[in-house]
Amino acid sequence: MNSTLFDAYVADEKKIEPKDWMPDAYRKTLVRQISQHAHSEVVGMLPEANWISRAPSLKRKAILMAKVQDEAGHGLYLYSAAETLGVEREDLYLDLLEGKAKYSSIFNYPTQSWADIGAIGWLVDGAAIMNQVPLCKCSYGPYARAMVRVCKEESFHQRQGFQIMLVMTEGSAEQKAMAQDAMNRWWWPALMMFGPPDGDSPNSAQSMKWNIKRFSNDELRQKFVDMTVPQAELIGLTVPDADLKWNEQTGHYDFGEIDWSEFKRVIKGGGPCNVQRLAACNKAWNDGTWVRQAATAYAEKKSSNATR
Ligand code: BYC
Repeated sequence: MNSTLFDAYVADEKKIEPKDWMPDAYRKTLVRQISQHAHSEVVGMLPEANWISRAPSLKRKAILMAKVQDEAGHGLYLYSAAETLGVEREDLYLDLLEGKAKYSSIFNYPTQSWADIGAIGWLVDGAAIMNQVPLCKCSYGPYARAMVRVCKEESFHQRQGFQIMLVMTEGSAEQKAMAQDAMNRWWWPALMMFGPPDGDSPNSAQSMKWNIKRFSNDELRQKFVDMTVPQAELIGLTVPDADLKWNEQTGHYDFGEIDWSEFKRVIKGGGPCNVQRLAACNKAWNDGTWVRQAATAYAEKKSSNATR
């Protein structure tokens, strides 16, 4: 295979598998995207885990624990998918711990109230699904297959978040105000999850040509707005955007300008919780050293017993 044949092969909707020939740049962009995605799943556990001990009922606690555990599982499928490209999970993870690797901007915001757990499930997982369903058709087989299961689980997460918001908006005036406050704080960061506008997205054109990305950042952002605004109306929440309006001609919602300076600041490490998130990941890694050592020693013992 060469680059021309490869391009024709992926354009024909065929899947690339780990042992197939692939251009170095294709491998590199996949390692970049899949590892950033894995890191996002792992760091994404932190804002929600903050509320496990304070969930308002045993049922909510059990649901939240299951959701957070799902995110850990997504991280594992994704690190495994990245490893099929010839990289080591530990190297990828050390890049995260050292602050060299990116993860989704959204997880650098704090979870201030229980309603934030609803807003994360509804808006953040909702945005994640919008972005990830097309990835089930990505040209790289292991990533596409990992995404199928991830999306099934994300869809449960989205519904549980919406249900939290629904219950709160039907509750006391104070509970409704909490839901609105969470909506106000999470709406714009959720729109930023889709990445920079198409004109400022250096990776999009090539990734779309290779069928890694199937829709552009702006297309997915628009789909998310169109899907979510009617849901907000249904539960009586106001989208915090004075410029939001239905456009009869385009058949889409027009929406206001995103503060891209905030996005840039957050991905450069200057968001409200960046320092805290990396500190938590480093602490977990250091506290878990003995577990990794014990697991390695056990695996070595088992394999030496097997060869005797
Ligand atoms: N945050 O050229 P672009 C989840 C970076 S969901 C931070 O458009 P690309 C979860 C981008 O990496 C969240 N960085 O890039 C949900 C690039 O930097 P580098 C994770 C961002 O890759 C609920 C630069 O900006 N989802 O995990 O073509 C609970 C230029 O951007 C962001 C995924 O990762 C951002 N929001 O498109 C728990 C989905 N946006 O690498 C967990 C898979 C952009 O050149 N990833 N950047 O230094 C993708 O679909 C794509 O990578 C993106 C960006 C659409 C995110």
